[in-house]
Amino acid sequence: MKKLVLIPIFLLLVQLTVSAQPGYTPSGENLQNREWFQEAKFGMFIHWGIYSVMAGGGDFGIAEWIMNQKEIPIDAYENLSNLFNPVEFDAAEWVKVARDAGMNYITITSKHHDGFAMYDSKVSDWDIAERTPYGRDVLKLLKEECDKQGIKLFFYYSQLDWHHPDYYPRGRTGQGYTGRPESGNWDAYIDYMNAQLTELLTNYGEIGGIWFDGMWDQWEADWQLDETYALIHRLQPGALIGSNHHRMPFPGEDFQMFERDLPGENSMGFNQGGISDLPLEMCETMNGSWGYNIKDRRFKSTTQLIQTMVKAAGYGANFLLNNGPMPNGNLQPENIDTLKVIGKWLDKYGETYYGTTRGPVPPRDWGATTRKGKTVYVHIMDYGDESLFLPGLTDKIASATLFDDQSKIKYTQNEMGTIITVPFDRRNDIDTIVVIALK
Ligand code: FHN
Repeated sequence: MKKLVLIPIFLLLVQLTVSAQPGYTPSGENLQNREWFQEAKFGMFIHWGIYSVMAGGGDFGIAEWIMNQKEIPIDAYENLSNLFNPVEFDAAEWVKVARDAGMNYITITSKHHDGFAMYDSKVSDWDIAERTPYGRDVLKLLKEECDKQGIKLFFYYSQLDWHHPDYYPRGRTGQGYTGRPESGNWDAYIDYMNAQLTELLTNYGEIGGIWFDGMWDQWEADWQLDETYALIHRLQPGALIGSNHHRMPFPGEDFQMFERDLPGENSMGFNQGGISDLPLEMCETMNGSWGYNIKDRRFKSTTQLIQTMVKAAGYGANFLLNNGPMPNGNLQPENIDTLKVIGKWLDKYGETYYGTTRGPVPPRDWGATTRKGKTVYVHIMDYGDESLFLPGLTDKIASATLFDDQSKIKYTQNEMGTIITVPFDRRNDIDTIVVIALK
């Protein structure tokens, strides 16, 4: 039974006080892109920055957080950029890996919490062009390749900044160790953030959207979302805005993401918002870390990742699967291998996934259902009986077959729903799919 998500009163108050883009009406282009997003289903998340040089520092799961977790002052942390020289980076290879895996978009960190821009920013010299021996704008190289291979590119942008002196007052993080003065001009920081967003929305052609993160660092701050969201929608009306604030979406946001939890679940303890009627996306790591962590060998199995991907689709949500590339510019070999297996699975079963909406029965421990027009796909992943009850599925059925061999599946119906019988010897060990064609 899914845990009910109780939204504490104070969070509802936050919902009321955060200014966003009141009265926002998505453009026709934006609505089209929302539909594209829902059809696209599967994307590659990329957490890549100078922190990858530290490879997690020998600890678990703190790769991109190493500056804060190890309390590295700015004057020391800045040396890290001199060691970041990803000479092996090959945008064509990364995009091909994504495409071969069945991914239709990439969301890459343009700036994470350390404030380091992975592109050639003109409003800061704290960026890959000015501060690394590599000196090239990887976002530009990646966007050119995405355009060539027909993949959309989204930019992750951290509102939280541990480097900028005007990120003041501080929030829950970046306190005390950075060496920044205990003063600053918050409005100047917002202007700086909006200037960088203008660069990202002006210099890279049409982008899929902006994936914000970091508001949770200080809820009480005046994030001036109305100005930022209006700027983005003015520069690129079709760009989709999402913000990983773990609350119900604010006006001006075009999709809702869930971090390492299926929509509406809260195993991570911070996904306290409900499920909106915006396009949904769930993001997940391959192991336990977002950035490259050499010690983190807790790689999830391909079975677990495929089942999560399908359960997300059972909620009508996309699956954004993360890579933390290495400092030399290569994707982790373990991740490449996993993506090849997922790609093969989608080659065979993709019609039960792409272009589907949530099915008539919400995801359960046993699996999920997806739907495409008058066809319902029942994804049986882990079920100890041969007969499975599908509550509420009372539509008249034309046929029920096993996807794998098109053989007939026995079923019966009553006013409560449908019971299908799938003998154990006709199941596979990842996702046994029953295709129910409705009349
Ligand atoms: O602090 C970040 C974290 O580094 C990572 O970017 C994830 C990805 O969703 N978001 C924040 C944690 O919620």
